[in-house]
Amino acid sequence: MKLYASNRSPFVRKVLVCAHELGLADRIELVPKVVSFLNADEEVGRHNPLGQLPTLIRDDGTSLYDSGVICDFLNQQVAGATLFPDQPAARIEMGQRQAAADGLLANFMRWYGERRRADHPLTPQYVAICRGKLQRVGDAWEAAAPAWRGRPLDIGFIAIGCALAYADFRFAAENWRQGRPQLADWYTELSSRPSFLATEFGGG
Ligand SMILES: N[C@@H](CCC(=O)N[C@@H](CS)C(=O)NCC(=O)O)C(=O)O
Repeated sequence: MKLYASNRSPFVRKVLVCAHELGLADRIELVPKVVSFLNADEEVGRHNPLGQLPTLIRDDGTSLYDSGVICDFLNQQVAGATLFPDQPAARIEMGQRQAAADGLLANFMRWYGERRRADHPLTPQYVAICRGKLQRVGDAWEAAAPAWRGRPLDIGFIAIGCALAYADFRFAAENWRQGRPQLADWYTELSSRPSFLATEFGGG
């Protein structure tokens, strides 16, 4: 399998954490790419009409996206794997956590993209909207975190871990740990797993 990837992408990191957890990391050849909303990559676009990372090329040449679908596919490659629970209520609850994490990451992508634009300044109103989403999601996770302790790892928890890691990587000044001790403790434990340590963000 080949994965169009960037070591700065939190969505790619979700896939790589899953691959490490499932023992599949050495079956995935990484193809480094730099893409952004304003700078498409023609090769990635041939395999994914959205032109986004991550995009997986399976051994039969067919492609898969987005990160959640790729993770589901990887989970299916390993007999007995449980990153996507089968039980319907557990799957919905897990999906809700993944959706919140992916939504927060999409918010970070917009925020970071706007922050880097040279042609116009980031308005206080824009920052307030982005920051509000971070604060509300962070508060919801702080309330939920005590019940997460000791739960089996799944894609929802991996996605939350990648979102918090990205907050540290690109938005350290937002200090998401402030006032959220339960979430901070939970994340410290999660992020010390070998799968997270092996997939640290890199580059600028
Ligand atoms: N929903 C997608 C989001 C992927 C995404 O936003 N990837 C970013 C890189 S972190 C990207 O490719 N941005 C370029 C673009 O949106 O055109 C997923 O879960 O994979």
